[in-house]
Amino acid sequence: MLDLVFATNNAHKLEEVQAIVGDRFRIKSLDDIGCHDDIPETGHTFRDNARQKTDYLFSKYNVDCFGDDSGLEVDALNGEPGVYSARYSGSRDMEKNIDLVLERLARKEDRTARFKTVISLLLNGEQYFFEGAIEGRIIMERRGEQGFGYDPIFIPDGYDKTFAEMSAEEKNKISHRAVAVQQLAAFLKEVSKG
Ligand code: ITT
Repeated sequence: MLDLVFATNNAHKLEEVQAIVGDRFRIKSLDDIGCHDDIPETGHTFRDNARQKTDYLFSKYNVDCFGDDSGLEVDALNGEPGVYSARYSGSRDMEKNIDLVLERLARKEDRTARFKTVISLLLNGEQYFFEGAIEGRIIMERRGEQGFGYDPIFIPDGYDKTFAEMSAEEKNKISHRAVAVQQLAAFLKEVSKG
């Protein structure tokens, strides 16, 4: 079975992706390869940042790997927090990050938003990208305890529950990450046939 290192320090992402791919390929964590670095993320797009994560691992460890960069884009905030989602308030404190989004949206009518993710895959030194997005809206206050990040304030279109009110299984069927990871898995299946 194919081994791929997932270039993430976010344990929630690792759990989600492992649940989505099942046993179709084996995911190794950064810990598994002894990488404890703070991988640089200095790009201005999800794609640049995703690529930076895998370039870093490939140049230092020479491993097949993938990484995602993702975030929340809020229309009334001109696409913010976007690539700054993890540190929107200036720190990784998600309470503060969510508060800031709610505060900046307080007097706005339009609450439409989407989660986006771009996965970069480096396989045998070749670069591939996979993308996923899910449209929805930001509610007035937090609801739910599941998931991570901005999940408690995001309701996907066609639902009346936030991502944080969904089971992992439910979120993993429809999320931005699920869409991108399904494409990654389908691609790897094709590649492993040849
Ligand atoms: P790595 O870079 O180590 O993978 P990270 O948490 O820094 O982990 P990102 O740079 O991709 O990840 O930042 C994405 C941020 O966007 C993340 O910290 C969350 O706050 C938010 N986010 C991403 N996916 C999300 C999801 O499925 N649900 C809720 N929030 C999400």
